[in-house]
Parts: sequence; structure tokens; C-alpha cells
Amino acid sequence: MTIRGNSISMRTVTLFLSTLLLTACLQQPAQQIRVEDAWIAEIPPMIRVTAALMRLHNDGDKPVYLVGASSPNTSSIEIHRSIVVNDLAKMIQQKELEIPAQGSLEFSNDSGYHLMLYESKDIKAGNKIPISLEFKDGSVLTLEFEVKDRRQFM
Ligand SMILES: [Cu+2]
Repeated sequence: MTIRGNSISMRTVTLFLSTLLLTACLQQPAQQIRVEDAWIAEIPPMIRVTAALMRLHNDGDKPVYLVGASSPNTSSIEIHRSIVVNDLAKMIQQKELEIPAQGSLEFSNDSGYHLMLYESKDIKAGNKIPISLEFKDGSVLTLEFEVKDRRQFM
């Protein structure tokens, strides 16, 4: 009787835990983030640095924080913001950027936000480059950025 009782309660606990885990997975920030218009500016073969733009949507009820990015096609990626100080364009590295709950964040020429890709390779128009976006809670969202003609970037 005791053994059977234990085994039933163990099964209940296991079921409860797996439900809990499943719920936790569904609430990962990477799952509530949608990315649109993700693209990289084409660069001549001798140049190894370029920028990537995108629009991030947060469909969740809590803010999500982008803290980094990486790609097998680059040595490193930094989150930058372009600003103009005394008529000089500067790029400031950003440690983390908030994507507000039920809101969006633009990486565009207007906002100045961009991903800076260092020592990048195969950045030719038409190519698709995988980039993994890293969020503050450790979740990761990997998607393909299409390389486009640089003039669309200006
Ligand atoms: Cu930059």
C-alpha cells in the first residue's frame, strides 16, 4: 500500500514538474521576440567590418533585454548606437537594450542602433548569414540576416 501510494505521488510530481518546465520554456524571452527586416549591408571583399539592422518586436508582457550577438561568420558582434557629437559621427557600444513589453525596438539609421560585425566573411548581396541574438536571461534566438546592397543602408 505504501509503495503504491509513493509511486502514484511520484508520478504526480513528475507530471507536475514537466508541466512546470514546459510552461517555463514557453515563457523564455527568445520565444516572445519576433524579428523583422533583418539584413546586413554588403561590403567590398577587402573590408571586414559592416553593420546589421532589424526590427525587434516583444509580444510578451515583460520587457526583454538584448545583451549580445554572435555569428559563425564574424569574429565578434557588438551592439552600437551611432550619435553625432559636434558634427562628428561616433559609435557608442551598448551593454543592453530594452525591448519594451508589447513594444518594439528599431535597429535603423533613424535610431542609430546597429549590430557591428567584425572580421565578417561571405558578406555578399543575396547571402544569408546566421546571427544569434542573446538575451539577459540566457536565452538565444538564431535567425538569418539577408545581405543587401550597401546603398539601401545609406
Ligand atoms: Cu558601429
